[in-house]
Amino acid sequence: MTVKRFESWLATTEAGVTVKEFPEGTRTATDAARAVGCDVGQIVKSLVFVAAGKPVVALVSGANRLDEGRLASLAGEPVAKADADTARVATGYAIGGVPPFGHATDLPVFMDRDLLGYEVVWAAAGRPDSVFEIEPERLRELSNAKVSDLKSI
Ligand code: 5CA
Repeated sequence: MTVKRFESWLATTEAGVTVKEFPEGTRTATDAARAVGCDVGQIVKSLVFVAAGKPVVALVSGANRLDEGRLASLAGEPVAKADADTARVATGYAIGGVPPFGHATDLPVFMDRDLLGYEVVWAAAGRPDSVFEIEPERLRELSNAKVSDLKSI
């Protein structure tokens, strides 16, 4: 069964976002960049972490590795990568398709400043074969994200 839950959620909002399906798959940032034909840095990784028992989301450019220490400073607690079940319960979506907003629960979102350097970026649309294009400033607004330096250098 094809579940288009994110698209159903979008239809209830004024986000004005259009989802594109790629049968070849967009499960990883590399897959997504290849499918879209964009720079891997333009792919938004929506990474779920747990900070003192509470899930948080980090939106990170596909060109960058998240610095967990920086995320911990922002969260004010030590962080660890969420396991697959935790990520699914917190966001409503399975890893590989976790969108940057429209989550099942209200999650704090942190956004990699480097994403603002692109005219447009692409993020997961709830499934491992679907993404959507968005201006990074609009992404920040819709995800209510706090912009920070998140990359490991
Ligand atoms: N659809 C693509 C591009 S938008 C995507 O969702 N990429 S992602 O980076 O946001 O999601 C994949 C990430 O999930 C991986 O980078 C990795 O950090 C995480 N991940 C993969 N497998 C697991 C797992 N078993 N447990 C926890 N996290 C995982």
